[in-house]
Amino acid sequence: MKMTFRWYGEKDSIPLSFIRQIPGMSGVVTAVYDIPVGEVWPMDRIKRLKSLCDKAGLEMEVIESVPVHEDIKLGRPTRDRLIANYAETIRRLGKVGVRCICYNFMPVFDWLRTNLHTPRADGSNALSYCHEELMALDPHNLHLPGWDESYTQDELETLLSAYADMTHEQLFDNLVYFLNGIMPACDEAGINMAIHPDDPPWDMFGLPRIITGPESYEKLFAAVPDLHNGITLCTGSLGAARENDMVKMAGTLAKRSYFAHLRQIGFAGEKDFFECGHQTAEGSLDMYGIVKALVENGFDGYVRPDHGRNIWGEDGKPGYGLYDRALGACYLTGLFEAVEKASALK
Ligand code: DNO
Repeated sequence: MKMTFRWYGEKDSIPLSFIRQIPGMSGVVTAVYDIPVGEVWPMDRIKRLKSLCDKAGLEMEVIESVPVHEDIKLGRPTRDRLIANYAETIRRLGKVGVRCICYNFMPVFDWLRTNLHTPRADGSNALSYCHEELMALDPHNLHLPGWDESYTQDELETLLSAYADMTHEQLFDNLVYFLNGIMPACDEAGINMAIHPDDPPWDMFGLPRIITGPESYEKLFAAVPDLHNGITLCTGSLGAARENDMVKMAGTLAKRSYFAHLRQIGFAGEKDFFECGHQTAEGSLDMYGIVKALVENGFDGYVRPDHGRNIWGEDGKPGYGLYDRALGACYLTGLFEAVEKASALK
């Protein structure tokens, strides 16, 4: 296991030198952020990031994310050129020692929350999701908290209508087409792809979502057995669906999980949840059980603490402040040490 920390590049308010001081931190998870989706990442930008990490004494073995262009998800004719570009970015990242790329295949939106500052009893605040509130939103006039409004309303309309008739099967076939297109570059570069689950793991605004539970992964590995086709086990995303038994899934998926986002959530209703401290007692997911299942089933990937609360007066990027994620990292490192040592004694 290697403990890592997400770093939003030079614009991040958290300097690499602070991240380096978190005990047990091996490296950062980062990306080149300002290149339009679909274009090849310039080598000089990749090298610049890498040298900043080197200077700070941190590894740069995980990229989150190389985003997938909507035309690929839609299966449009332009996808072959875009997939070739993606493959070239993979090859370039391999040259500087990147080993794992986290990406998602969610149409239009990435993660969704309805509140970014829900007050908690201890005086902190955190992200939360209320299904009824989300359902009440009009997708054609959206102002979602935390969603970087990278589309104009017109672009959003066009995209939403392009997806109007898309079935889950078609979207899945487009994912398989994409993966088959990039697997040769992954083999060449020695990079594992790690698909992030849909967050939350259910359809949104009539858009299909396909990485939501155990069956999604069975289908995915059956369709693309190449071992470079792996996953990001995001406990907070998958765990929001009550039918997903996270301890069981951690065990079954351990070997194919090249990256794990170990995030805690607490259920607040059938499809409502709040984010909280990483510790088991803080929420609804058995973090100890998850780590134990991972270790005992051969997990050998990267881990990062995920969304933290705002604590100690910090007002960080939603989910990505320093303090609570640093606490989460230390807690998780402790769990891994204990479980790994106990399991070595068996
Ligand atoms: C949210 C993150 C996601 C994740 C992407 C991966 O905090 O976990 O935005 O980075 O879905 O492509």
